[in-house]
Amino acid sequence: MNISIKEKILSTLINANGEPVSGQKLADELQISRTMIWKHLKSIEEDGYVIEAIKKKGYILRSIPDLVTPAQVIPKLSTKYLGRNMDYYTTCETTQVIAADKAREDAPHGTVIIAEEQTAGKGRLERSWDSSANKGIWMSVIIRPKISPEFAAPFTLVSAVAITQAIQDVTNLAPQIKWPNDILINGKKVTGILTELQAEMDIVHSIIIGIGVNVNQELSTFDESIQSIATSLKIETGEEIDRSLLVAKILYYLEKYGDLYVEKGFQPIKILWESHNCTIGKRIRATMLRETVEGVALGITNDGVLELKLDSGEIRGVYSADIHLLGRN
Ligand code: BT5
Repeated sequence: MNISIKEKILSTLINANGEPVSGQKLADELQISRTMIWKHLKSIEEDGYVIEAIKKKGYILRSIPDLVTPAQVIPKLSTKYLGRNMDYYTTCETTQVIAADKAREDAPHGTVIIAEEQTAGKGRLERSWDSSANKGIWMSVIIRPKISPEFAAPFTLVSAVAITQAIQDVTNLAPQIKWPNDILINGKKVTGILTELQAEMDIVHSIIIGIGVNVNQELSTFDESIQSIATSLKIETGEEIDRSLLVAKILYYLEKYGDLYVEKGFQPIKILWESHNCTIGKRIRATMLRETVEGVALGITNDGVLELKLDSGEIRGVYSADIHLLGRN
């Protein structure tokens, strides 16, 4: 597990639930001096935590800033492996490229790269992803399932189901999945997923699932260009949402459904996906790399491919596209 001494001190303070933690006990447990403990506590305070020192008793954590540090996320995790190795950045260009590098360097199955802010967040096809500081969940998850590359693409749909369920648990909202990688609330995008693959012809080395969730933004936080199409959980609920809890829930469902998919195939996920989707039965326009087609979305296959009935009556399998919902059929 990749936890620094500072994070261990912080976890101890958080887990003490408002009870004082003795400085001497911390020093003994971590086998460092009282002075070093004090220096780490100062550094924790600089991150926005409020710590009160009580004579002869110890340190009490009085308030916690809303951050997605390992110290805040890991105590809330109920996973076996997802997020147990976590790399945290206050700011970075994109977690996706860091994750790709770490995946090539043998980062363990389940490693999570998470940042408070991305300065060059990526969407699909080199589009940009608006990732303002301390307001969203910007993370890339490295998994190494033992599958061949043709089974990798449905992980986008597996992730969409996991995130939808996690948002539902934490907020009581009922988000809808727009095939393949968008999650919408009241027709506006709250989440985007970017799935990338490192593989040889026969075997997957790693799948990197990039997850962007708009959590505590106001409308004005978004770049003007996306204000009419984007939303956040705070805009939809009127309440600040605990981001670290939502991270932990997403990782819980992603591990559960990812394992289910690898063991049992797409069928059980498909049922869950269908119950949350807002694409099937709608008339849609699908923009692919080489052509744009319109038709009625009939359903998804057992491989996660979207089946579209064109006006000519032809049924077309769509593997990857941007979907515009036209709303009638
Ligand atoms: C996506 O692409 O939806 C994938 C987004 C993945 C973001 C995560 S964050 C963690 C990880 N690190 C990264 O750098 N990326 C991943 P796409 O389907 O191509 O949608 C991109 C389009 O969504 C843009 O062209 C905008 O129109 C819109 N958009 C950009 N930022 C948005 C936001 N924060 N909320 C809603 N819509 C946004």
